[in-house]
Amino acid sequence: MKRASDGTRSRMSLSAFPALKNDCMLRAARGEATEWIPVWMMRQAGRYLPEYQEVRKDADFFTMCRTPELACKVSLQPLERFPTLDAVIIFSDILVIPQAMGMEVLMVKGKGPVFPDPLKVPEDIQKLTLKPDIESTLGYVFDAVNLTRERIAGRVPLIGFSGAPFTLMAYMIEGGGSRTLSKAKTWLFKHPEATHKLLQALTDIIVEYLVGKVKAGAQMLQVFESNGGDLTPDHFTEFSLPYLSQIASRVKAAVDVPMTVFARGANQEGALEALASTEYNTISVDWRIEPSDARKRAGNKTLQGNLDPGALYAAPETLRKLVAKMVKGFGTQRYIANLGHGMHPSHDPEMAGNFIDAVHACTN
Ligand code: 1CP
Repeated sequence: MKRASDGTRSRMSLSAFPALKNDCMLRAARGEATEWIPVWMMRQAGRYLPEYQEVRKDADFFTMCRTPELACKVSLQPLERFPTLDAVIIFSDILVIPQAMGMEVLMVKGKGPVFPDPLKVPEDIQKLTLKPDIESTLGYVFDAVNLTRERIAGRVPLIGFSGAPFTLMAYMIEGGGSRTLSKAKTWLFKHPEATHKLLQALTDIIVEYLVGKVKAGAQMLQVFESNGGDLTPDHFTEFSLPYLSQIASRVKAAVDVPMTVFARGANQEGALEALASTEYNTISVDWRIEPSDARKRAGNKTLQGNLDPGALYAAPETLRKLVAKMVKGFGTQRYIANLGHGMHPSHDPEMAGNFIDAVHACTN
């Protein structure tokens, strides 16, 4: 790998990459016809893979994110193991953005992400870098994207991603994962002005970050609003939707790329319908909605999802039947098969392979 004198990688330009051989997923996202159903899994690069654990045992999680060679290596692991996968997602985390804003985030074994000094009161926003220099704070992600696109060598498209503003804000206030979101909800109910200020600052960063990923080599983007389902319909409309929508419009004004929104659990009255009126190409849904119902509510958008990750604990024959039922509900066109959320650390990799095969066995 070439390195510039300041230690950063000199990136390959987009025109230098080999032509894409399997563009099935990009076509599905754009609403074009596909000969088979494209499939990938959220969290496909991660703890259920022994080869991931092997790399992870010698490296801290965020060191892996910050080291392009390591991030590239684990991003490619699912494709090496399952060559019929239709996409690779770059290995990183949504919490690199709060880090770029100056917050400390640790990955604690058995617990997940922890912020030692979360935001407590609206005045704490002053302590953040609201307009960080994206290249100097997150350029390592662009380096990882660029290297991974090079090493995929045109086999499948590379997906870049970001957390959505409300989900990132919730982590920054809760200081980690939370069941009730009591602290973040206190802000929504008590400090709506400060909340909007923070959400807008996050939106501005996310837009520049996602555009940067595309310029570095990402061929598709996904925005994760993992806490979207925790909001009331009114709060979803006020604190999530406008920012999600802004992200799609502004990124698309800058770069031509298919975009997916995953507002986990956001099946509230009107939420899917509203997402269908944004500029995202694809709406990713979780397992709490019937595929046929999602079709009725999501207009002519491409849909992604939504097998219960728990189904990967079933017998292989049962898994095949569940996949066939899911495909019957979504149909084979304008559809990207995925789980309703990510792979679990306790999943058997063999069942991930069975899931991919079961999807590809469903034909038009
Ligand atoms: O200890 C370890 O090895 C860390 C495990 C791990 C991994 C592999 C974490 C910690 N993050 C990741 C990678 C990751 N995170 C990816 C890229 C890989 C892929 O998808 O194949 C992506 C897209 C994420 C996104 C992410 N991180 C989300 C949004 C998606 C979702 O799951 O809702 C969220 C909420 C996080 C926060 C996070 N990071 C890690 C943990 C344990 C958590 C808490 C949430 C959780 O457990 O799901």
